[in-house]
Amino acid sequence: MIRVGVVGTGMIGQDHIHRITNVLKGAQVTAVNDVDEQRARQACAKEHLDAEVYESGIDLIQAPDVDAVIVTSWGPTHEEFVLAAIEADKPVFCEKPLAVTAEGCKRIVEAELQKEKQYVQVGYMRRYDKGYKALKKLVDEGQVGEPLVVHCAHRAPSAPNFSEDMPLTDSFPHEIDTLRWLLDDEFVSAQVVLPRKTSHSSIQDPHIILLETEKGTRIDAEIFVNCQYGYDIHCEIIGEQGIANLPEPASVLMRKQAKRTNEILVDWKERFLEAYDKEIQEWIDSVQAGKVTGPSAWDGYKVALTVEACVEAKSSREIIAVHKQEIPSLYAASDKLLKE
Ligand code: NAD
Ligand code: ISE
Repeated sequence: MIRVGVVGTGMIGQDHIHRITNVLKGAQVTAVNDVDEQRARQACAKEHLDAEVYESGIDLIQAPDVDAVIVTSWGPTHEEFVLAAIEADKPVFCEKPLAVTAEGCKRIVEAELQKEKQYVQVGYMRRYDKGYKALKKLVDEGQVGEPLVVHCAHRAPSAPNFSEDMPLTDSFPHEIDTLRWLLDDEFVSAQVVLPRKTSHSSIQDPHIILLETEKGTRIDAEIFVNCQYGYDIHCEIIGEQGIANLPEPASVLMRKQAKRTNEILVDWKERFLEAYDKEIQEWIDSVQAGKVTGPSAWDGYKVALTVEACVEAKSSREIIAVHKQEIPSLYAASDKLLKE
């Protein structure tokens, strides 16, 4: 049994504690920490967990009876906790973002390179969604031919606590990671187009992001975090031979009062429920096997570089180059394995 310590027992920390305790196999949460100690205690009580509540995340990470760490605290704290886990030679699952700046992600990459070992998995759960996996399989098999254009939409009903750039820094990273993985390609430039603003928010919303890849594929992504009507994710790949769409979540088609209707989900937790379970189960299995898999620190770094290009593109209204970086051999090897 892997003894897991969780740093940050807010919304998604509690979700991961719940799935480890009640749904998944091979691990138990034995230690928790939150700056709000009361919240950490409540998170344990909710799951009837007899875990130790630590006063500091660093003490939890260094504790000899913690085998592996989950970081689900506030984004700006991730870098410190992930670096401490690497220093303590412990596998670490870090919710997105890996760090809030590309520089911070690079420091984590450098820490792994120094140890010549990967410790980090980043919480890009869409790679575990069965719809996205089916789409990737089809693209990898060449069934629609080479991808030429991709249309994406990421819509959420409301995001009352979002500050101005959070649609780019908090929501869009999921598309950035998924598209690199789906297309097996890297971004070279980003442009952000600002449409008319919704009256349902004080921030700019929606955004349209245009990305170009090394192979020349063009992507347009609409990020609309106050769309009102539901949580709705789309991805359509236009290839040389055909078009492939991300499947819609299963929902009953109802005919009633002269209308045909399908329910639309309203919550990301529900939309990606199975994907989160698979993601954390595979992390537990990889910890047991002694080899971390899944989205790596390198992937987290590449996402951060693209996010920074998007934020600059938004403020400058220019097309901004995404910094090109050679993949270090430590990551190239595991990247190849993941694709096989
Ligand atoms: P939240 O605000 O509900 O929880 C964050 C918790 O971290 C809070 O309880 C807070 O007290 C705690 N915290 C802050 N600083 C801390 C510190 N120094 N040490 C210990 N605890 C600290 O937020 P959330 O929605 O649970 O998000 C947490 C992270 O997960 C964010 O980075 C977010 O982007 C990510 N997230 C990912 C997904 C996904 O789909 N993969 C979904 C939601 C959130
Ligand atoms: C949130 O932080 C997430 O990570 C969700 O998965 C995402 O869909 C949502 O838009 C983000 O705000």
